[in-house]
Amino acid sequence: MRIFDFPDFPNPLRVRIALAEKNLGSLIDFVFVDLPGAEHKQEPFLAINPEGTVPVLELDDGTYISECTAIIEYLDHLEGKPTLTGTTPKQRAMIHMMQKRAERELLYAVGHYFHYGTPGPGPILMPYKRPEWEARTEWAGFERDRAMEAMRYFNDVLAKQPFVAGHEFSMADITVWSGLYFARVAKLEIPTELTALMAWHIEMSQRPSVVSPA
Ligand SMILES: N[C@@H](CCC(=O)N[C@@H](CS)C(=O)NCC(=O)O)C(=O)O
Repeated sequence: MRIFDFPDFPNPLRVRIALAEKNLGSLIDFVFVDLPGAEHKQEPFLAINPEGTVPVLELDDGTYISECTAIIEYLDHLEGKPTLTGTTPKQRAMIHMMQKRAERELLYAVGHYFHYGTPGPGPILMPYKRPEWEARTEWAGFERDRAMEAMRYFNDVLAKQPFVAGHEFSMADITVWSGLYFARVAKLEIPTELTALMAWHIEMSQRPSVVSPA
């Protein structure tokens, strides 16, 4: 299998943490995609993912899978022992619900702020930004506020339970971690009064898959 990505960017990191959790890194060849050079916004990359984003997993039969959730779901089930996406119907539903909240309210909100409220990844990608957003950069401020609100939400969640979707580590924790990782890049720090989120963040930062992603 191959994964097209750009190391250390937040979405590729989600999959690399999942690979380390599953100890599957040795099955993967990584293909570097030049994001700052806009390689992902042109053919031939667009043929494998029309969204023009990384990561993309290529199976040995030539199937391309994009979307971190889909890739992680695939990897989690590869050996028939899912540990990141739940086993019971309730666990699976809770994990998907919480990871979706983390993705939309934290990770993507930070991403919008980063791309439209800061210089972002550089000038070559400017032509690929949404023109209506450039005209209304105050939207970036709304996205920043949304991300900070999401931090408060996850702080409340983690005050009541050890992990984002309940009592076990899951794909939802990986999404929150990547959201906070991206937030730091965008210079949005966790407010110190969010003690439950801070404690969870410290614990996560010591997790082997986070210390050494694939
Ligand atoms: N929905 C996608 C989002 C992937 C994504 O936005 N990846 C970023 C890298 S962290 C990217 O490729 N950004 C390039 C761009 O938007 O120009 C997923 O879950 O995989």
